[in-house]
Amino acid sequence: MQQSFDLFFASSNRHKYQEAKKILDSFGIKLGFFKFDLEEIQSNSLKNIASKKAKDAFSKCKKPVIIEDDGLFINSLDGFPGPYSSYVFKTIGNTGILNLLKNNRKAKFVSIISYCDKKILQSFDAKLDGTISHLQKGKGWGYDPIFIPKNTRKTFAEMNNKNELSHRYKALKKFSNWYLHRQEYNDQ
Ligand code: ITT
Repeated sequence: MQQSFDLFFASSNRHKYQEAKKILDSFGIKLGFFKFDLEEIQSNSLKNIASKKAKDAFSKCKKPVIIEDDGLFINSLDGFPGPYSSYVFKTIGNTGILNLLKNNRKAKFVSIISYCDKKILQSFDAKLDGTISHLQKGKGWGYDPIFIPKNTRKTFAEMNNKNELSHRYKALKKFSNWYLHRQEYNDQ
């Protein structure tokens, strides 16, 4: 039986989709997966990258779509890897990041969710402060084994409630609030 979806999540990264699907399910929105290698422009602004990705995704998917652009910003590295997080993970990885850090381990995860359909392009952002651990802990994808959210002691990879507090959760909550009430917003 074919499932019907409210909108699609365009990404090359299945982990991001799986988390987004769970989160949006909890807000009553059914999210399909449009697996796609989105072209990423070189820019210091996650928002510019996200808007471009969303337009690109809609032109391919032809259905209401969201994309997500994330970045891990490390204070002592002046915000590196930031917009280059995907490339840096694939190259130096978590071991490389840990080798670069000394005492100041403050960092933040940023998520931008961009929605695009025939008429609308709208973005929602959120951040989550935290620190980078001294060692990799737990089994998780991406930077999960090294990111410890503020006011917790565990890395994302060690938690069982990541989807209730992550940067992704916060941005998708803002998005859902708008998406579920967009007719009212449009009428204002
Ligand atoms: P897209 O096809 O959707 O662009 P991507 O993997 O390239 O997938 P991003 O550029 O948005 O995604 O994300 C940059 C990287 O940040 C990503 O590849 C992961 O390594 C990492 N990342 C993002 N969110 C994460 C999370 O919740 N936990 C761990 N790592 C995360």
